[in-house]
Amino acid sequence: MLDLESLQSKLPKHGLGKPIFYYETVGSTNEVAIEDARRNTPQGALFIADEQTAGRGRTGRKWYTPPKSALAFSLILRPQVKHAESVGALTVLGALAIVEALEHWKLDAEIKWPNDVLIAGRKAAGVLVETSWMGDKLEYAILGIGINVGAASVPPDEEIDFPATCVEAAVGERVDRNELLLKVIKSVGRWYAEMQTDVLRAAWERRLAFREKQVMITGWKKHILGKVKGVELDGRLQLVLPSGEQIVVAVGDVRLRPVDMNYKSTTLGA
Ligand code: BT5
Repeated sequence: MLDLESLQSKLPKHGLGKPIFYYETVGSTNEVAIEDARRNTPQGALFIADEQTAGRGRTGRKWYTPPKSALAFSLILRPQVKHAESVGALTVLGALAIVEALEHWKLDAEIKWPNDVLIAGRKAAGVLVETSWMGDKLEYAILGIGINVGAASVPPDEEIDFPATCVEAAVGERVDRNELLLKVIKSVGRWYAEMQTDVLRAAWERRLAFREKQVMITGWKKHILGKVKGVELDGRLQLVLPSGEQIVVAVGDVRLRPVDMNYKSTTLGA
């Protein structure tokens, strides 16, 4: 059971997570957060659902959130950023906050650039940032986070194109969703204050999956093969091409796959 009263009382007085809007079932917490952000709901408002019927991933993909077993929530943020690219840093801090929160359960989770959290090489959580701009002024950013906690939250194989898992499978016992939610929000708050600093970049890079490994990046109708080197302040991935040239790849509709593993999405572009 999600216990919002207890959550509210444990969150820092002036930090993120206030007010809280709770839905037993909703289409997408990002969607309701966007509607409220348009109505000037302030930064920090938290939208949480026990179940999503139209949970979304990037570029129209779906995010599976059955009832009573997952965490699905969105925060309204209004950072002072000047360039659309800087928003990549929000995806970064969302993923980092999840990984950091999981350390409480002694899990060594990793971030699969740009927005997935892996436990033992399987996807256990995802981050979706959606923004609205007025010219070059950011109106709002919605930081959406989905975490598979109990076994029921893991999608059936036919729904996914990358292996999935959940937190409880790795911990080996029940994990209190309230406690995990609280830890993630607190961690988002801490890292939000460090957005676009080298401290955040370095902390993120330490948890980066496939570092020094060959990966295939797919997007914009092309594939790029390279070795993962690290990340930039704004969330872009540093990649070393077979020629030795170093490039950076922007967070966008791109997907990353390790090349030495035979995943279901063999087309690498699906
Ligand atoms: C993501 O997209 O990973 C971002 C997921 C963000 C979900 C949160 S929940 C709260 C908030 N409200 C929303 O509506 N969304 C946010 P992407 O990298 O595009 O990955 C989507 C892909 O992950 C799908 O195409 C499936 O293959 C796979 N997938 C879907 N549900 C999953 C799950 N529960 N666990 C693991 N993989 C999943």
